[in-house]
Amino acid sequence: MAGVSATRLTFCLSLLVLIPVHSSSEAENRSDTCLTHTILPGPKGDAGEKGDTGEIGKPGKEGQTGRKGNKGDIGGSGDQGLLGKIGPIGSKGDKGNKGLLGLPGGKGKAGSFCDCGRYRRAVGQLDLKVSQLKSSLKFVKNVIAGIRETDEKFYYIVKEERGYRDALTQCRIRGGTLAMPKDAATNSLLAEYISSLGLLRVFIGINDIEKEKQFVYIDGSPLQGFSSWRSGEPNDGSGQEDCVEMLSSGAWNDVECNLTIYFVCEFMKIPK
Ligand SMILES: [Ca+2]
Ligand SMILES: [Ca+2]
Repeated sequence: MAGVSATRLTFCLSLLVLIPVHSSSEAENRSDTCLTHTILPGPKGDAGEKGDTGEIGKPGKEGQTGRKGNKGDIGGSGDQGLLGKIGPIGSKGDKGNKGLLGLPGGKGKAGSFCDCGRYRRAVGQLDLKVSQLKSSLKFVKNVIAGIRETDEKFYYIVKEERGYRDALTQCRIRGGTLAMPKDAATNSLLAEYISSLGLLRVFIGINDIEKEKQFVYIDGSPLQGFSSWRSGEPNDGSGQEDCVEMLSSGAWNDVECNLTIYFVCEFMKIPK
């Protein structure tokens, strides 16, 4: 021991006990019972026997994160999952084919007395009549009544012999006026209308009553780049021909206004 290399030891005779003395004053105080000698350390002894295996050391510090390992093998199949939620209602399916004809029903019981068959027949006949009326409406309109129409107007020949002014009044009573053909298509329509009824002439809404040789429509508008005068007309033949008729050919002719003949009215269609 390095700390004992020059140690003073005090031998206490009475007790024969080695007591270490830490200072000289303390050693002198004990000189009555103990002897003090200075001793030197002996030579180094032989190596001792090998000690027992030590206790397990403390765990070392945590090392650095290792490198990422290789991808592992595919795992085994998992257990079957739980039943999923019910999905939304699907769209309606297509109509199926018609089924087979069913078996005939049993014979019914005898009915009470009722002349129902007669009414059923009457209803059936009425349905038929309605259908016939509908189908014949167009016929009535176009053939019997003789109405003609364009996109904007209806035309109707009134089979009443009237003078020009009276004819105009009759058209106005019906909600229209004397017809005013202002283009070739309308003129042709009226010509066909006249001839289809087997007529020769009708009054139309043109005159030069206000000013001789200056023909205007009944609404006061002048002829607008279209006319259909027969050759040699208007001639004011009698000196009093101030009104106009249309012949079945579609040609116009000025005639006396007091002539009484059929006439053609026009009616505006109600805007859709
Ligand atoms: Ca005239
Ligand atoms: Ca004439």
